[in-house]
Amino acid sequence: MAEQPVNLDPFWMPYTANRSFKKRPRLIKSATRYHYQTLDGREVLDSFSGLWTTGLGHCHPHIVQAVQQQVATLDYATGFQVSHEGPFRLAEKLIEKAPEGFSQVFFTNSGSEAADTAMKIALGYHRSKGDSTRLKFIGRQRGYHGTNFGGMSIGGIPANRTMFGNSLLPNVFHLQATHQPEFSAFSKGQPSKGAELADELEMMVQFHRPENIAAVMIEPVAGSGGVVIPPIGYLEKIREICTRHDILLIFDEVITAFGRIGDYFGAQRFNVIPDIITVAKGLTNGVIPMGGVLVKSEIYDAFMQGPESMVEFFHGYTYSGHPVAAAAGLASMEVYERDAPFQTARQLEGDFENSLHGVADAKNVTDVRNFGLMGAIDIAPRPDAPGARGFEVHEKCFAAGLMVRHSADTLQFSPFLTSTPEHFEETFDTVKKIINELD
Ligand code: PXG
Repeated sequence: MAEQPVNLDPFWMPYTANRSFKKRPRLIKSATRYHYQTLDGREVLDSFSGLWTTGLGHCHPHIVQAVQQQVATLDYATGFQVSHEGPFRLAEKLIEKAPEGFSQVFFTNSGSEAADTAMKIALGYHRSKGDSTRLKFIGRQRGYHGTNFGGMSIGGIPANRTMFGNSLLPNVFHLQATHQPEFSAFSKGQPSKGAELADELEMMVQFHRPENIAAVMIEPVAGSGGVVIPPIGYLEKIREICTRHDILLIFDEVITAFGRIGDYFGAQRFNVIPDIITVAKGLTNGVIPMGGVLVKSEIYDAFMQGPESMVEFFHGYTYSGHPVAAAAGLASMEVYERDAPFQTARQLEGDFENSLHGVADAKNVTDVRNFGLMGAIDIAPRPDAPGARGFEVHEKCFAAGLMVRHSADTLQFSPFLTSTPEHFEETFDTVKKIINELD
C-alpha cells in the first residue's frame, strides 16, 4: 500500500469497523462515471452506485456544472420566512413525477431526517383533524429508516437498536419481515408466496385499536436490511388495511425512488400508492446531501389552519431546501427526464438477474434475490464468526478492483442505472471467485 499521508485517527467513521479500517485503510481519491480511483492509484468498479445514491454515475457533468454555477451565485440563503427559487422549482418537478394526489414536498438534508419528518407530519396531521389519540407507529423487522430517534425506533435492524434499547420511542411496533427463504430462496423478482404476512397488520391494528395508530412506515423493497422483496400481493394488502382504518401509509423510498426499481417512485412500479413518500439519495444523485417528504394535499391542507401569519408546522432544518442541494436535485431531474435512464435500467434487469444468480452455486451461498436493480447474496455465516465472510468478500473484492457492499454476511448490489452487461459479468465473476476462495 502506498504511503498514507493522512492521519486516520481523529475521524470517527460512520457505520465502519474503525479499528480494522485504520489498520488496513481503503481510501478513495476520485471517481469517474463507473469507477473509483484509490489513493494508491487503482481503478475500482463500483457495484453499489455510491451507497444506493449515484445511479447516474459519478461526477455526472450536468450535475457538476449546475452545482458549480449555483455555489458561485447563491451559496446559502435562509429558508425560514424568506426563500429562493430552487426548492420551489424542485418541489414542482417532484410533484409532476409523483403519483396522482401528491401536492407538496418538505425538504430535509438526509433520509434519516426525512423519516423523522414524515413521522412528525403523521402525528400533526391526525392531531389537526382532532384524532389526537393516533400516536402509535408500525414499522417492520429488517426495515431501515435512518439513524435519528424516530427512524431508529421504527426501523427493525437489531444491531442499530441494541445500544440504545431503553431510549427508543415507545409506541412503536414491528411487523415481521417478508423474507422467507424456506419458501422463496433463490427466487427471481417478487416471491409468489407470502402475501398473507400482511394479515399480521390487521391483527396488530385490532389489538392496539385503529383509533390509536398514526401510520405504518415501510420500504417498498427493504434495502439495508438485505434487499427484502415484497411477495406478490403483500403491498396491496398493507394499503387496503391502512385505508380501511384511516392509518397513513408512509413509503420510505430513499432507495427505491429515482430509477432503482425502474420508475420515479417504487409506488408506481408496484402500483400501490402511499399517503407519504420519503426520498433522499438519488434525489441529487448523491452529489449534495438532500432528502424530502412528499405528501398528499389533504395532509398539507390539514396543517393550513389558524391565523395566516402563524407558522403552521414547527419543524425545519437550517439547510431545508439549500440552494446548492436544490440545484443538484434539479439537474438530476433534468437528466432523469432527458436521458431516460430508468428505461435503460429496466432493460438491464434481465442481464443483472442472470449474472447475479450465476453466483447461486458458489460455496456456502444460501440465497440470491433481486428486484429492479437491487440484488443480494446471502452467505452462510462462519459458526464462530458471524459477519466475517461478508467482510472478507468486501475487503478482497476491493483489493481486486471491485467495490462490494456487505451487511453482516449479506452482499448487496445496486449497480448504475446505465451499467452495461459487461459490468455485471465483471462484478459477479469476481464475487463468485472470491466467495469460492473463502474457508
Ligand atoms: N431510509 C432508507 C430506506 C435508507 O436506505 C435512510 C433512510 C437514511 O438516510 P441517510 O441519508 O440519513 O443515511 C436510508 C439510508 C446500506 C446502507 O448499506 C443504506 C443506508 C444507510 C447506511 C447503509 O444499505 N441507507
